Amino acid sequence: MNVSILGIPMDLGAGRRGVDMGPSALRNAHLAGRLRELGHTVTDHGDLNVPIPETVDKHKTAGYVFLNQIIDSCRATVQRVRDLPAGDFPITIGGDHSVSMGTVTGNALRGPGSPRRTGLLWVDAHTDYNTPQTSPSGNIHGMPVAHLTGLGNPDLAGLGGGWHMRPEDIVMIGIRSVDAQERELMREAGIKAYTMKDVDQLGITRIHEEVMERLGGVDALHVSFDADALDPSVAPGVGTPVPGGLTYREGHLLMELLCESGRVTSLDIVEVNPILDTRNQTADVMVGMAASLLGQRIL
Ligand code: 5AB
Ligand code: MN
Ligand code: MN
Ligand code: MN
Repeated sequence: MNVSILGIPMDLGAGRRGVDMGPSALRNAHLAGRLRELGHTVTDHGDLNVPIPETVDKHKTAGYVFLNQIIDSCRATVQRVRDLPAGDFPITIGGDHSVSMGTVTGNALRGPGSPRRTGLLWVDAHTDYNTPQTSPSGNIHGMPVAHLTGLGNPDLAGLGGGWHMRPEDIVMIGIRSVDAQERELMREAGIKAYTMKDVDQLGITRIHEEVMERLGGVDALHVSFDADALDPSVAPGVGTPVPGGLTYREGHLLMELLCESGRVTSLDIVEVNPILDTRNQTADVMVGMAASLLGQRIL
């Protein structure tokens, strides 16, 4: 397979500094090399140019921190992802999770028959379904899924022209931290979410089967993997750690089963924060997840 890597060193959507170094950390953990070992042809397209917080006045606009800069960067992301070589498997590396408004939209608008009906598998401790009205922080990395379905700021929700994610084409896994009013929005939207309780009760194998059945009708399937979905003992380098996450093996098993199903067409790796990490452990673990998704076998 031809794999395209694109870095988005975005640090404006999170509450803590450091995720802008995520792309460097993932490259340092040999993302491209590990995938080449699996037989893929890998092209690194470098990083998108994203402003650093120090050059931007920090202010809240209508409940959003750094709204205008994030709109600009997401628009640029849509364009860059759309323009990646046809037929490639894009891996977009963040950066905080606000980048996924751009990556999911860009992937939906790529390729023949676009906008493609797109399934979204959101692997995260959080549902990221806040709007500025419900957000306790104003941090946009807690809001991408809401905007992908059309809620919130019209510019952020309008990155795909008239295109939006259908709530029924979104499935979340690993959930264990949802804000009170965010929960109401999730209920109203009817988005399917597997909490950690569901992971404990059903197991990853059953959940994977259900996801495949639910998303049987989509033409593209995007996986957005927030490192904080994993337990903080496995992935300590994240800004918003929540105990009780996916184990190392649960993460890999999910990626291995998705690989076998052969349905995934693009991937985000986001929220890796090297400042908070231990010797690049989190980047290393996330590169392993990407390798499992793209065909790494034990035997
Ligand atoms: B992440 C919180 N719900 O909105 C908020 O890491 C946390 O992309 C959001 O999942 C975490 O500020 C965003 C409290
Ligand atoms: Mn997230
Ligand atoms: Mn998260
Ligand atoms: Mn986070």
